[in-house]
Amino acid sequence: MFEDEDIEGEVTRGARALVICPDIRGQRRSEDPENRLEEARGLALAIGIVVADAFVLPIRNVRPGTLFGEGQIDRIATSCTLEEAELVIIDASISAIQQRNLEERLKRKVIDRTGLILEIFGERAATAEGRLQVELAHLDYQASRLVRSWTHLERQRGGFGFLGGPGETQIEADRRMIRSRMGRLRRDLEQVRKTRELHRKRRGRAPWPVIALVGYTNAGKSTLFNRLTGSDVMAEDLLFATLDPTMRAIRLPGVEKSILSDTVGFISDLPTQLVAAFRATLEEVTAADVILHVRDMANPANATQKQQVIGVLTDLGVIDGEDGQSDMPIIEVWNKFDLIDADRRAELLGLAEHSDDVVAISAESGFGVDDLLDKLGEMLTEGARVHHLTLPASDGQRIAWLHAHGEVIGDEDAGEGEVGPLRRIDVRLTEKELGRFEALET
Ligand SMILES: Nc1nc2c(ncn2[C@@H]2O[C@H](COP(=O)(O)OP(=O)(O)OP(=O)(O)O)[C@@H](O)[C@H]2O)c(=O)[nH]1
Ligand SMILES: [Mg+2]
Repeated sequence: MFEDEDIEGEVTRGARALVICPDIRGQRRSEDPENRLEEARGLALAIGIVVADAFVLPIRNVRPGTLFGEGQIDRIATSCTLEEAELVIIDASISAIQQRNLEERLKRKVIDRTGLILEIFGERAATAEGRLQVELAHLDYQASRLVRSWTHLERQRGGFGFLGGPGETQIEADRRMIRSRMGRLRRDLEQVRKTRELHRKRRGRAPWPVIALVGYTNAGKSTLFNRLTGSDVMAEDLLFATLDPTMRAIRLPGVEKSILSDTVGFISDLPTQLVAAFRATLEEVTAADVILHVRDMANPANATQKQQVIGVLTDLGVIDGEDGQSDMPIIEVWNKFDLIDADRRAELLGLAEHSDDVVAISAESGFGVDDLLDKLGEMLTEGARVHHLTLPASDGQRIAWLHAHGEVIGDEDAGEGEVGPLRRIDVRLTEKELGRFEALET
C-alpha cells in the first residue's frame, strides 16, 4: 500500500488528514482539549489540508517510543483506513523517534504541531526577510530531528554497525550542510535587521506616531487594518493569514497622520524556532506609540488567547515581567461583537464602558470603530500642553509641521534674530510630539 517513499517529502494541499490532539495527563495545558482540537483543525485548514476526522486522545502514560499506547495506535490506524487519510497530524511536540516509529506503524506521514506551523509559515512568507526567517526556523527544526533520529536514519541508510558506517557519515554531512546554510542565513538576516533598524531610526525621527496591531491569529487584525486604512490586505478565516508586516497611514481626530502597522498573529506553543526567527519582525511592535491588542471575543478560548498574547509581549519586553505594567499604552479591542448574543453583548459593553483601555467593536460591521478612533486620537494627544517656541520665519517646513501636529494658539512676529526675522509660536503639543519636533532636520 504505502511504500517508504510515500511518507517522505512535503505536505501536499488537498491531502486528507487525521488530526489528533493528545491530552496528556499531568501536563498543564491551560486550554480545554476540545478548543485545542478546533485550533489544530484550523491550522490544518490554513494550509489546504482536508480534515477527514479529528479527535482527542487522553494519555495516561507517555510511551517514549510512540507517545500513544498500543490500543490507541490501532485506533488511529483504523481511522486512517476508514477515512482514507494519508497524513496524520499530532497537535503536540513529538520527538523525531516518536515520529518515525508512528510513521512505520501507521504507514503514513506523521507531522507534529511545530512541523505544521512551519509548513504554513513556509507557504505564507512573501518578503525576502520572511523567507529567510522561515528557512532558518525550518533548518533549525530539521537539524534537531537529524540528531535525534540518528538511529532510524542510520538503519534506513544501511549503515555497517554503530560507528563509522556510511549512515553516520551521511548524517554528519547533512548536519554540516545544514549548519553552514544556517550560518549564511543568520548573516543575511543580520544585514536585513541592520537595514530595518536604520529605517526604524529614520521613522523614529519622522514626524508620525505609530500604532501597532497585535493579537492572536484570526482575531481580526487585518480586517480592522483594512477598515481603518481603506486598503485590501489579506484578511481571511485562516490562521496566519498575515505574515509580513504592513504599514499604512491613517487620520485620527486631532492627529493629522499616524502609521498603522499590521503584523503576524500569535498562537499558543509557537515553535521556539519561529519565535527566535520572527523576533526582528515583532520588534517593530516595541517601537510603537500605542498598541492595539485585538481580541476575538466570540472565540470561547479568548481568555487563554489573551494570556498567550501577553506572554509574547512580555518576552518582547513591552510588558514588564515583574509588575505586568507596560511602557506604552495598550488598548484592548474587543472584536467580533456582531457574533456575540445580545445578553453577553450588554454585559461586555457595560464592562468596556467602565474601562479606560477597552473598546468594543466589530471590524466587520464597523460598530464601535469611531469610538476606537476617538480613543486613539485622545491617547496620542493626551498630556498635551502649551509650548512657546521661537524659530526663524524662514523655516517654513517646521512651522507647517507645528500647524499640522499641534494646536497652534498663537503665531506672531518676534523681531529680528541673527538669522533674520523670527516667529513666536504658542502651540499645544505632547511631550512625544515635542521630541519629534526637536528631532526634525533644520
Ligand atoms: N463576524 C465577524 N468576523 C470578523 C470580524 N473581524 C474579523 N472577522 C473575520 O475573522 C477572520 C480573521 O480575520 P483577519 O482579519 O484575517 O484576522 P487576523 O487577526 O489578521 O489573522 P492572522 O493574520 O491570521 O493572524 C476573517 O474571516 C474575518 O472576516 C468581526 O468583527 N466580525
Ligand atoms: Mg492578518
